[in-house]
Amino acid sequence: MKRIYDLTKQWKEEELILPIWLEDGNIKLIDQTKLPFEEKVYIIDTVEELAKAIKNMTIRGSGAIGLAGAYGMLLSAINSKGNKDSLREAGQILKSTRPTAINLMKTVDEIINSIDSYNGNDMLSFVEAKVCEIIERQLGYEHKLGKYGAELINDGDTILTHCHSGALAGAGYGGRALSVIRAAFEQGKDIHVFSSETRPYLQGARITSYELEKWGIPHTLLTDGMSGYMMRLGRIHKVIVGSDRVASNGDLLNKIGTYMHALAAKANNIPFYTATSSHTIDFKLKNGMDAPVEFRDEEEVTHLNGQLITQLSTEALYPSFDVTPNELISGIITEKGVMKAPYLDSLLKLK
Ligand code: RUB
Repeated sequence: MKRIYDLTKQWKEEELILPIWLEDGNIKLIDQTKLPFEEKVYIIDTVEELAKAIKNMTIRGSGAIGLAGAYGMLLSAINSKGNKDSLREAGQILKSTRPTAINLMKTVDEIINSIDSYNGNDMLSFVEAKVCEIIERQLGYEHKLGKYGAELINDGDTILTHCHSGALAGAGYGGRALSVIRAAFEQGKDIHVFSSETRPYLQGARITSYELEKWGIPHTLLTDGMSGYMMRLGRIHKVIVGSDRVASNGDLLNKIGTYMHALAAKANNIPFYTATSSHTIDFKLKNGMDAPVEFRDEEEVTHLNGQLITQLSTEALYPSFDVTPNELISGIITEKGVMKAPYLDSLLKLK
């Protein structure tokens, strides 16, 4: 396991904010439900525990749960001494946790497909090498898409982002949306970020602000319903969000509330971008409305910090993602450049 330990040491020296890593034979992750109050490291030693941590949002964000899937396969290889059946079973457990973010399914399937065709006798090293390759690839994407996206940002721009599409939702540089913002800031551009709080988990308030603060990027918090008025006031120049899945026609699945920001942006002639990578495009999905959308427990909406905020009989709904139709999207920022409509053609370049 020397390779992954050496790489982890290197990543930690590169000013990355790692959501998940391997140390002393255990998986460690930052408990994102506790941020920003506590930087608690959560230690995991079974695939079942990791699946639970993905389900209950201890680790979250499409890129990060994709990597959690990869680490889960490595953990299974460690615990089962490289048994193929155990690895396949672990893959099913991991993939069943959250249905919308496609990186999780694609990453686990990539590892399962590769072990199916492996006939050597050191499965552990084989899976370790595959996991390193996946993490390095994703980090590479973050740097590349960050640079392409930063070209869209002008000095003096104010940028709205929703939920948290940053380092802890990705591989550690800046995930997707925040890779663009971080790269623009590192180029010396004078920018200001508006972060919408993102009810009910408050990823925007808790985690986006946490990372922006770490990097010294000026930011202001908005509640989710404020963006339209702020756009009418001329206070928001661009919108950049991440993506949990992009359909082949460019429709975007992202955190619930994204569609409302996109509609407001269209009505106010404000460019709306999603930052993503080829890995998040679901070429089999023709239309975003056909994708599986996770509905979470209504208690996550009726309760705040464990406290009921409605009547006992009040029902609630929590679709965790929504679908933004491609016609509201000004460009899809990827590791190969900014794709423009018609997306059915431009996204094919990423296949
Ligand atoms: C996270 C979420 C993020 C996306 C996109 O949802 O919707 O906006 O993951 O970010 P949750 P990225 O908190 O429910 O996992 O493209 O960087 O992953």
